[in-house]
Amino acid sequence: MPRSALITGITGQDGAYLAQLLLKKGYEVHGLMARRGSDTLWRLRELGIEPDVRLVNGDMIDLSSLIRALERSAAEEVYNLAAQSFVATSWEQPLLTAQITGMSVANILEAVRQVNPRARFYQASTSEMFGLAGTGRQDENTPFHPRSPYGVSKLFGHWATVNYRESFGMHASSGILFNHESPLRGREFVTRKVTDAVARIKLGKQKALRLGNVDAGRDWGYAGDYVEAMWLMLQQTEPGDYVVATGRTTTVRDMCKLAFDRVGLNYEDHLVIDPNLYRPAEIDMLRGDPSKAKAKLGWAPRTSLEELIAMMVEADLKRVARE
Ligand code: GDR
Repeated sequence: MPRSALITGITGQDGAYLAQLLLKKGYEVHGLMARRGSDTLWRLRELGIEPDVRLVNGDMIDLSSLIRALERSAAEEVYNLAAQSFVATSWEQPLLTAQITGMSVANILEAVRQVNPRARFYQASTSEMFGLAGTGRQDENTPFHPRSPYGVSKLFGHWATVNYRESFGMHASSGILFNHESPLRGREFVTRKVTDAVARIKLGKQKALRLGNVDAGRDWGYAGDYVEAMWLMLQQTEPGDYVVATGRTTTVRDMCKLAFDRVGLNYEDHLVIDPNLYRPAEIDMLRGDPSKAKAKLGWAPRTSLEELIAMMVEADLKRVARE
């Protein structure tokens, strides 16, 4: 019998890569899918796995639908990737973010506890929880100080996961992932916004790129590498919390330079700073220390930022040329 997994957030970047990984490993992959007006399956199509994923209707804020999804899928591994995940939007819709990114973690944990408390559970936590607290490198013992309604909501989800582990002995793990990108990233996030603009500017379809705070530093890795860490966490005898990062920080400005350099353009000729894109509170610098993941999971990032940006620029050049 193949092992069965349920992924919430199956239509997102990480959901698509994780589904691909689990399918390769022989899992029966179920994906929770909320009904939305627009086409949300393009990522699964791009990876060529749309026919292989079993979609289950359900919504993270509807506990009854989560219970049904767990019963129907008979999932032994549950990966909770669903969220309102765009930090900037969380200031515009803080309550929705709290519901979807925070409270719904309690919903899914409760559903797992009721349907199959022996199922293994993964919570998608984030470096946004460190926020201001980070000086130097952040690891599993760094104190949290989130800077956005998104970060605050994720912190609730993180502690809820830890609490269900401690209260009920559930195999619940929290992956504290630093920024991770890919050609499947949404265009609202800065790396993809940049690589999409680079392709458009190169192909004469756009002139300028408007960005906010380009002095912010982030620890960027490749989503395809990071989903392996998620899977590894659920294969351990004991559950736990793990920082997943590269340990290298690059500013938005330098990432921009990398992307423009790739097509032989000078970013300074196109970059326009737009103060409207500044956030009400910013995280200036993040740098993770993935030593625990390396030691316990045997995980290490394989893709450099240069390779990642090259991959994204190539993909966007092809997409923009096809339009
Ligand atoms: P982040 O990612 O907020 O770190 O969260 P994002 O790519 O949105 O921002 C990174 C940094 O770039 C600065 N920035 C801009 N960002 C966007 N999106 N658009 C701009 O025009 C722009 N100009 C400058 C931002 O201010 C910020 O400092 C991501 C998300 O995927 C979260 O869901 C996840 O939890 C964390 O990464 C880890």
